[in-house]
Amino acid sequence: MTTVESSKIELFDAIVAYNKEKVLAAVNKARTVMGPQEIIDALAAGMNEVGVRFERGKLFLPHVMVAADAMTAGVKVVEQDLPKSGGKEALAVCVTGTVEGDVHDIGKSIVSTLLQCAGYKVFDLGRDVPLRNFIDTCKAENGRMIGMSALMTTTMQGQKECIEMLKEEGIRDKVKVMVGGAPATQAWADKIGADGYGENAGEAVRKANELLGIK
Ligand code: B12
Repeated sequence: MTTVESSKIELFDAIVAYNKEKVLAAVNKARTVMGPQEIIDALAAGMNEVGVRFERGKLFLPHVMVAADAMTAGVKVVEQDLPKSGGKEALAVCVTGTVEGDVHDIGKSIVSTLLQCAGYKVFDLGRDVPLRNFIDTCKAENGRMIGMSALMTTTMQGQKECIEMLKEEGIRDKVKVMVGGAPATQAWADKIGADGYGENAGEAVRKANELLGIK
């Protein structure tokens, strides 16, 4: 087995074991053989497994919370290895956040970081964001894109509502809307009239470039 493969397994296992020390040790080891994006993907795969075990009643909420904290700490370490946009003029302004009622922010934060690294100016509004704030920030900061995250089937309705609010404000044609989060799909994006969907953070950046005509 290659070191990359064994590192991926270590990262995955450390998250599933909801053990922050193990996660940080695995991350630091992995940094010597893998790129930051690959490390984040391996940690995210572990978080998905945590979700599966939570659903099956094999793990409980406190375990998920500790695993999430460990994942956040691991991502923070690898963020320093991501390429910086290098002080160039921003490609465009993007407003990101997790919709109201939803506190899941790990994936959204990764998306914001990668957009920033790709050269966007990102206003990350955080989690549990009132829908109005996406629109107000977009108007105030001349935002060209809104990226909304939702991790629950209940809160993903907020993505739809925000698009309706943009129409009511008369600015729907000025702002591209991208949606994401585990329950979102391309079919969902099409159904609610979003411009794009990204399955992961790398895809979010590619989609943003495509929608804004950035090569
Ligand atoms: C970690 C976690 C938590 C943590 C969150 C910590 C944090 N700071 O985020 C805590 C413990 C707080 C938590 C709480 C709850 N959780 Co929770 N949680 C999860 C878990 C296990 C992992 C989520 C995660 O971080 N994944 C890793 C990241 C990297 O992946 P990601 O978020 O999907 O993001 C990637 C892509 O989706 C995409 N992406 C994300 N956002 C965006 C945005 C854009 C614009 C684009 C283009 C792309 C994009 O790119 C990201 C990076 O690649 C999921 C299970 C799962 N499989 O999703 C359940 C899950 C989402 N939770 C669930 C539930 C039920 C809850 C609670 C209600 C539990 C409770 N009883 O209290 C509460 C919700 C409270 C609230 N009001 O929000 C359910 C939701 C079920 C549903 N009906 O939809 C899930 C699916 C678990 C399950 N299988 O039952 N949770």
